[in-house]
Amino acid sequence: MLILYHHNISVCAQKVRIALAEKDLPWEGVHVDLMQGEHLNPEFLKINPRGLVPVLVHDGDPICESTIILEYLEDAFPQAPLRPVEPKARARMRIWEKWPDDGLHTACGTLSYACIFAEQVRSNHDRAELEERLSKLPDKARAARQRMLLEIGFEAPFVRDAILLHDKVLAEMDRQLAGQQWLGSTDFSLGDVALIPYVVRLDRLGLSKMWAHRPRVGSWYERVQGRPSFATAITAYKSDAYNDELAARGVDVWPKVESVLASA
Ligand SMILES: N[C@@H](CCC(=O)N[C@@H](CS)C(=O)NCC(=O)O)C(=O)O
Repeated sequence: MLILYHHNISVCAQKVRIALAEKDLPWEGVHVDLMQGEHLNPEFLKINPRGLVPVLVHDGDPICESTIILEYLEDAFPQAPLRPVEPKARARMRIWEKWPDDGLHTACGTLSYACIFAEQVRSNHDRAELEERLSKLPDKARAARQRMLLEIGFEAPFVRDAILLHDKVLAEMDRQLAGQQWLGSTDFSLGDVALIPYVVRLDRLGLSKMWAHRPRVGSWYERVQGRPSFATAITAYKSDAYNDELAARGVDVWPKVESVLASA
Protein backbone atom coordinates (compact mmCIF):
# COMPACT_ATOMS: atom_id res chain seq x y z
CA MET A 1 0.00 0.00 0.00
CA LEU A 2 1.23 3.48 -0.90
CA ILE A 3 0.51 6.53 1.25
CA LEU A 4 1.73 9.94 0.15
CA TYR A 5 2.16 12.74 2.67
CA HIS A 6 1.87 15.73 0.42
CA HIS A 7 0.55 19.24 -0.11
CA ASN A 8 -1.62 20.57 -2.91
CA ILE A 9 0.88 22.98 -4.51
CA SER A 10 4.20 21.64 -3.20
CA VAL A 11 6.42 21.29 -6.26
CA CYS A 12 8.14 18.21 -4.86
CA ALA A 13 4.78 16.58 -4.13
CA GLN A 14 3.64 17.42 -7.66
CA LYS A 15 6.64 15.50 -9.04
CA VAL A 16 5.66 12.40 -7.12
CA ARG A 17 1.94 12.70 -7.98
CA ILE A 18 2.86 12.96 -11.69
CA ALA A 19 4.95 9.77 -11.49
CA LEU A 20 2.18 7.93 -9.61
CA ALA A 21 -0.34 9.02 -12.25
CA GLU A 22 1.94 8.11 -15.17
CA LYS A 23 2.44 4.65 -13.67
CA ASP A 24 -1.26 4.36 -12.80
CA LEU A 25 -0.47 3.37 -9.22
CA PRO A 26 -3.20 3.52 -6.56
CA TRP A 27 -2.27 5.57 -3.49
CA GLU A 28 -3.81 7.25 -0.48
CA GLY A 29 -3.02 10.84 0.36
CA VAL A 30 -2.46 12.59 3.67
CA HIS A 31 -2.58 16.34 3.09
CA VAL A 32 -0.04 18.16 5.28
CA ASP A 33 -1.09 21.79 5.70
CA LEU A 34 2.16 23.74 5.34
CA MET A 35 0.42 27.05 6.00
CA GLN A 36 -0.73 25.82 9.41
CA GLY A 37 2.76 24.38 10.06
CA GLU A 38 1.58 20.74 10.22
CA HIS A 39 4.94 19.67 8.74
CA LEU A 40 6.59 20.87 11.97
CA ASN A 41 4.34 18.90 14.33
CA PRO A 42 6.10 16.14 16.33
CA GLU A 43 4.00 13.40 14.65
CA PHE A 44 5.12 14.47 11.17
CA LEU A 45 8.73 15.01 12.27
CA LYS A 46 8.79 11.35 13.30
CA ILE A 47 8.03 10.44 9.66
CA ASN A 48 10.44 12.99 8.20
CA PRO A 49 12.81 14.65 10.72
CA ARG A 50 13.59 17.28 8.07
CA GLY A 51 9.99 18.48 8.30
CA LEU A 52 9.44 18.40 4.55
CA VAL A 53 6.86 16.95 2.19
CA PRO A 54 6.57 14.74 0.26
CA VAL A 55 7.04 11.45 2.07
CA LEU A 56 5.96 8.20 0.46
CA VAL A 57 5.14 5.38 2.85
CA HIS A 58 5.28 1.97 1.15
CA ASP A 59 3.91 -0.88 3.24
CA GLY A 60 4.79 1.04 6.41
CA ASP A 61 8.29 2.21 5.40
CA PRO A 62 8.77 5.96 4.81
CA ILE A 63 10.81 7.20 1.86
CA CYS A 64 11.76 10.90 1.86
CA GLU A 65 13.17 13.25 -0.80
CA SER A 66 11.24 13.56 -4.04
CA THR A 67 14.13 12.55 -6.35
CA ILE A 68 14.72 9.42 -4.30
CA ILE A 69 10.98 8.70 -4.25
CA LEU A 70 10.87 8.96 -8.08
CA GLU A 71 13.74 6.50 -8.41
CA TYR A 72 12.21 4.22 -5.79
CA LEU A 73 8.91 4.10 -7.66
CA GLU A 74 10.79 3.03 -10.79
CA ASP A 75 12.66 0.30 -8.89
CA ALA A 76 9.62 -0.98 -7.02
CA PHE A 77 7.06 -0.60 -9.82
CA PRO A 78 8.81 -0.98 -13.18
CA GLN A 79 5.57 -0.84 -15.19
CA ALA A 80 5.11 2.15 -17.52
CA PRO A 81 8.84 2.97 -17.15
CA LEU A 82 9.89 6.60 -16.80
CA ARG A 83 13.62 5.90 -17.21
CA PRO A 84 15.38 5.05 -20.47
CA VAL A 85 17.06 1.62 -20.46
CA GLU A 86 20.34 2.51 -22.17
CA PRO A 87 22.84 3.58 -19.46
CA LYS A 88 24.09 6.75 -21.18
CA ALA A 89 20.55 7.88 -21.95
CA ARG A 90 19.68 7.20 -18.30
CA ALA A 91 22.65 9.31 -17.16
CA ARG A 92 21.53 12.18 -19.43
CA MET A 93 18.03 11.92 -18.01
CA ARG A 94 19.39 12.10 -14.46
CA ILE A 95 21.07 15.42 -15.18
CA TRP A 96 17.57 16.86 -15.59
CA GLU A 97 16.31 14.99 -12.56
CA LYS A 98 19.14 16.58 -10.55
CA TRP A 99 18.44 20.24 -11.35
CA PRO A 100 15.94 20.74 -8.48
CA ASP A 101 18.42 19.29 -5.97
CA ASP A 102 21.21 21.45 -7.41
CA GLY A 103 19.62 24.74 -6.41
CA LEU A 104 16.51 25.07 -8.53
CA HIS A 105 14.25 23.97 -5.69
CA THR A 106 15.72 26.51 -3.26
CA ALA A 107 15.48 29.18 -5.96
CA CYS A 108 11.84 28.26 -6.55
CA GLY A 109 11.09 28.58 -2.82
CA THR A 110 12.84 31.96 -2.74
CA LEU A 111 10.93 33.30 -5.74
CA SER A 112 7.61 31.93 -4.49
CA TYR A 113 8.12 33.52 -1.07
CA ALA A 114 9.17 36.84 -2.62
CA CYS A 115 6.14 36.87 -4.94
CA ILE A 116 3.35 35.65 -2.65
CA PHE A 117 4.10 33.07 0.05
CA ALA A 118 5.67 35.55 2.47
CA GLU A 119 2.56 37.69 2.30
CA GLN A 120 0.33 34.63 2.79
CA VAL A 121 2.34 33.37 5.77
CA ARG A 122 2.44 36.88 7.34
CA SER A 123 -1.31 37.28 7.01
CA ASN A 124 -1.89 33.90 8.71
CA HIS A 125 0.47 34.38 11.68
CA ASP A 126 1.06 37.06 14.30
CA ARG A 127 4.65 38.00 15.23
CA ALA A 128 4.94 35.39 18.01
CA GLU A 129 3.54 32.63 15.80
CA LEU A 130 6.00 33.56 13.04
CA GLU A 131 8.93 33.37 15.44
CA GLU A 132 7.71 30.00 16.73
CA ARG A 133 7.34 28.69 13.19
CA LEU A 134 10.84 29.83 12.18
CA SER A 135 12.39 28.43 15.35
CA LYS A 136 10.88 25.00 14.67
CA LEU A 137 12.39 24.67 11.16
CA PRO A 138 15.03 21.90 11.34
CA ASP A 139 17.11 23.51 8.54
CA LYS A 140 18.53 26.72 10.02
CA ALA A 141 19.78 28.07 6.67
CA ARG A 142 16.27 27.67 5.29
CA ALA A 143 14.89 29.45 8.36
CA ALA A 144 17.30 32.37 7.84
CA ARG A 145 16.27 32.68 4.18
CA GLN A 146 12.58 32.56 5.09
CA ARG A 147 13.06 35.19 7.79
CA MET A 148 14.67 37.61 5.36
CA LEU A 149 11.99 36.96 2.73
CA LEU A 150 9.27 37.54 5.33
CA GLU A 151 10.93 40.80 6.31
CA ILE A 152 12.01 42.32 3.00
CA GLY A 153 10.58 40.08 0.23
CA PHE A 154 11.91 40.96 -3.23
CA GLU A 155 14.65 43.11 -1.69
CA ALA A 156 16.38 40.01 -0.24
CA PRO A 157 19.77 39.81 -2.03
CA PHE A 158 19.37 36.16 -3.10
CA VAL A 159 16.11 36.80 -5.01
CA ARG A 160 18.14 38.04 -7.97
CA ASP A 161 20.16 34.79 -8.11
CA ALA A 162 16.95 32.78 -7.83
CA ILE A 163 15.51 34.56 -10.88
CA LEU A 164 18.73 34.12 -12.85
CA LEU A 165 18.92 30.40 -12.05
CA HIS A 166 15.37 29.90 -13.36
CA ASP A 167 16.38 31.77 -16.50
CA LYS A 168 19.46 29.56 -16.92
CA VAL A 169 17.41 26.36 -16.55
CA LEU A 170 14.86 27.61 -19.11
CA ALA A 171 17.73 28.37 -21.52
CA GLU A 172 19.13 24.83 -21.02
CA MET A 173 15.69 23.37 -21.59
CA ASP A 174 15.31 25.35 -24.80
CA ARG A 175 18.68 24.07 -26.06
CA GLN A 176 17.84 20.46 -25.24
CA LEU A 177 14.41 20.67 -26.84
CA ALA A 178 15.94 21.77 -30.17
CA GLY A 179 16.66 18.15 -30.95
CA GLN A 180 13.93 16.23 -29.17
CA GLN A 181 10.40 16.46 -27.81
CA TRP A 182 11.20 15.59 -24.21
CA LEU A 183 13.91 16.71 -21.82
CA GLY A 184 15.68 13.66 -20.54
CA SER A 185 15.17 11.20 -23.33
CA THR A 186 13.38 10.59 -26.60
CA ASP A 187 10.38 9.51 -24.51
CA PHE A 188 8.69 11.27 -21.62
CA SER A 189 10.82 10.49 -18.55
CA LEU A 190 11.69 11.41 -14.98
CA GLY A 191 13.70 14.26 -16.52
CA ASP A 192 10.43 15.87 -17.59
CA VAL A 193 8.67 14.92 -14.35
CA ALA A 194 11.39 16.69 -12.35
CA LEU A 195 11.06 19.98 -14.23
CA ILE A 196 7.29 20.24 -14.83
CA PRO A 197 6.34 21.61 -11.39
CA TYR A 198 8.94 24.39 -11.59
CA VAL A 199 7.57 25.64 -14.91
CA VAL A 200 4.02 25.32 -13.52
CA ARG A 201 5.07 27.44 -10.53
CA LEU A 202 6.52 30.19 -12.77
CA ASP A 203 3.31 30.09 -14.78
CA ARG A 204 1.12 30.38 -11.68
CA LEU A 205 3.24 33.24 -10.39
CA GLY A 206 2.44 35.08 -13.62
CA LEU A 207 5.95 34.67 -15.02
CA SER A 208 5.32 32.77 -18.25
CA LYS A 209 6.96 35.65 -20.12
CA MET A 210 10.23 34.11 -18.91
CA TRP A 211 9.93 31.65 -21.81
CA ALA A 212 8.11 33.86 -24.34
CA HIS A 213 11.32 34.01 -26.45
CA ARG A 214 11.84 30.25 -26.00
CA PRO A 215 9.01 28.73 -28.02
CA ARG A 216 10.41 25.19 -27.63
CA VAL A 217 9.85 25.46 -23.88
CA GLY A 218 6.31 26.71 -24.57
CA SER A 219 5.61 23.76 -26.88
CA TRP A 220 7.04 21.31 -24.34
CA TYR A 221 4.80 22.85 -21.66
CA GLU A 222 1.77 22.43 -23.93
CA ARG A 223 2.66 18.77 -24.52
CA VAL A 224 3.08 18.27 -20.79
CA GLN A 225 -0.30 19.87 -20.06
CA GLY A 226 -1.92 17.57 -22.62
CA ARG A 227 -0.92 14.45 -20.70
CA PRO A 228 -3.61 12.95 -18.46
CA SER A 229 -1.14 12.98 -15.53
CA PHE A 230 -1.15 16.79 -15.56
CA ALA A 231 -4.88 16.93 -14.85
CA THR A 232 -4.67 14.22 -12.20
CA ALA A 233 -1.54 15.37 -10.42
CA ILE A 234 -1.61 19.16 -10.77
CA THR A 235 -4.87 20.71 -11.96
CA ALA A 236 -6.97 18.59 -9.60
CA TYR A 237 -5.05 19.99 -6.60
CA LYS A 238 -5.67 23.70 -7.13
CA SER A 239 -7.10 25.14 -3.94
CA ASP A 240 -8.10 28.57 -2.74
CA ALA A 241 -6.75 27.72 0.70
CA TYR A 242 -3.10 27.97 -0.36
CA ASN A 243 -2.74 28.97 -3.92
CA ASP A 244 0.09 30.32 -6.01
CA GLU A 245 -1.85 32.17 -8.67
CA LEU A 246 -0.97 35.80 -8.52
CA ALA A 247 -2.86 36.70 -11.68
CA ALA A 248 -6.12 35.77 -9.95
CA ARG A 249 -5.30 38.30 -7.21
CA GLY A 250 -4.38 41.00 -9.69
CA VAL A 251 -0.74 41.05 -8.55
CA ASP A 252 1.86 41.44 -11.28
CA VAL A 253 5.43 40.55 -10.33
CA TRP A 254 6.66 40.35 -13.93
CA PRO A 255 8.05 43.94 -14.05
CA LYS A 256 10.32 43.17 -11.08
CA VAL A 257 11.54 39.93 -12.66
CA GLU A 258 11.92 41.58 -16.04
CA SER A 259 14.14 44.31 -14.61
CA VAL A 260 16.43 41.70 -12.99
CA LEU A 261 16.69 39.81 -16.30
CA ALA A 262 17.37 43.04 -18.20
CA SER A 263 20.18 44.02 -15.82
CA ALA A 264 21.93 40.62 -15.96
N1 LIG B 1 14.68 18.12 -1.26
C1 LIG B 1 13.34 17.92 -0.81
C2 LIG B 1 12.66 19.27 -0.67
C3 LIG B 1 11.28 19.14 -0.06
C4 LIG B 1 10.66 20.50 0.23
O1 LIG B 1 11.35 21.54 0.27
N2 LIG B 1 9.35 20.48 0.44
C5 LIG B 1 8.64 21.73 0.72
C6 LIG B 1 7.39 21.80 -0.13
S1 LIG B 1 7.84 21.80 -1.86
C7 LIG B 1 8.25 21.78 2.18
O2 LIG B 1 7.93 20.78 2.78
N3 LIG B 1 8.31 23.00 2.76
C8 LIG B 1 8.03 23.22 4.11
C9 LIG B 1 8.63 24.53 4.58
O3 LIG B 1 8.92 25.38 3.76
O4 LIG B 1 8.80 24.72 5.77
C10 LIG B 1 12.58 17.02 -1.80
O5 LIG B 1 12.95 16.98 -2.98
O6 LIG B 1 11.65 16.29 -1.39
